[in-house]
Amino acid sequence: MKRIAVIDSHTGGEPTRVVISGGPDLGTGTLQERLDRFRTKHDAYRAAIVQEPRGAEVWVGALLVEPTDPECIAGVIFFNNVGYLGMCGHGTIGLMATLAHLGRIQPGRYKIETVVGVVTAELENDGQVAVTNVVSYRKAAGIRVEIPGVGVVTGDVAWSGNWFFLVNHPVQPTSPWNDLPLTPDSVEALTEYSWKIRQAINQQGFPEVDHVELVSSGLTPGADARNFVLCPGKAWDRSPCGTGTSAKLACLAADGKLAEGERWVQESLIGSRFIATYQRVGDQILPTIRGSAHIIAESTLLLSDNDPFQWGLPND
Ligand code: PYC
Repeated sequence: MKRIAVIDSHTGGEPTRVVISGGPDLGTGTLQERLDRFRTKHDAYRAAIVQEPRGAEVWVGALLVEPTDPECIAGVIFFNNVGYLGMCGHGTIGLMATLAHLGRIQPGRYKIETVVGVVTAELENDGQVAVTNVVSYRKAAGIRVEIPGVGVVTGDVAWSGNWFFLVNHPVQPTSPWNDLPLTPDSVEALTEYSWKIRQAINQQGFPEVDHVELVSSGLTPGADARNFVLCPGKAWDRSPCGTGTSAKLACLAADGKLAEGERWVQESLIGSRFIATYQRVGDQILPTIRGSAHIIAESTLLLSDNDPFQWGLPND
C-alpha cells in the first residue's frame, strides 16, 4: 500500500492538492528535467492524485520538489487531469496557504521555483497572497479563427506561464453562443463553445494554446471584467485564473487600456475575485495577482495493490 500525504485548499472555489510526501522521486536536475521525468516515468502518480476516484477534472495538483535556486523556499510542479501546467496562479496561492497552515512560512515575501521560472509570493498578515507571476506578454493580436458552424471569432494569443487565447465576449454576432452570459447556468454551452475555439486556434497556427479565456464586462459591482477559462482537460476554472488574469493584463497593457500600477478586478464565473496590477518590463509586463485560499482537507491518499483503480480512472 502506498501512502501520499496531501493538503487540499481552494482559491476562489478552484481546488489545489499539494503533495506533501509520498509522491514520485524525480531525482535532481532542473525543474524542466524533473518535469520530463514526471511525465515520462511517473505519470501514473499524476492520474492517481487528481483523476477520479480521488479527484476530478477540476483538480490541480502541486508536487513540492527541492528548488535548484537557493533563494527559493520551494520548487513546485503543477499538474491536472490531462497533464502538466507551466504555472498556476490559483495553485500558487493555495500552495502559500498550505505552507502557512503547516507553519513553514510566516507573513512575508518568498520566491518559488516553477517549471517556467521563479515567481514571488507574498503572504500578507490577513492571509491574502500576492503572486508576482513570470514575465507575460501578448504574442499576437486580433487573430481571426474560423469555427465550423459558428463563423469567425477574433482574439489575442498571450503567454503568462501558460498559453491563452483570449476572446472578448460577446464578440461574434453570428455565433449561437453570443448571447450567453458568463454565469454558472451556461457552463455546458460555454465549455462547448470554448472547446471549439481551442481546436480552431490550435489548427490555425497556434498549436501551443491550451487555455481559452472568454472575457466580458464585470457582472458584480466593482468588477472590471468577468472571465470563463477553459483549462486543457476541459475543466473550467472556478477562480478568475491567475495566469488567465495575467494574460488579460498583458493584452490590456499592449492596447494601452490599463496603466502600470492601476488596479484591475477580475471576477470568475462564480464571482470570486483576484485583484491584479502590473509593472512594465520593456514591452512586456510583470503581473501581480492578489487572492486568498482556504484549507479544506488534510488527507492521506491510499494506493492499494489489490485496487484495480489504484492509479485512477482513465480520462475517457
Ligand atoms: O490560476 O493560473 C491559474 C490556473 C491555471 C489553470 C487553473 N488555474
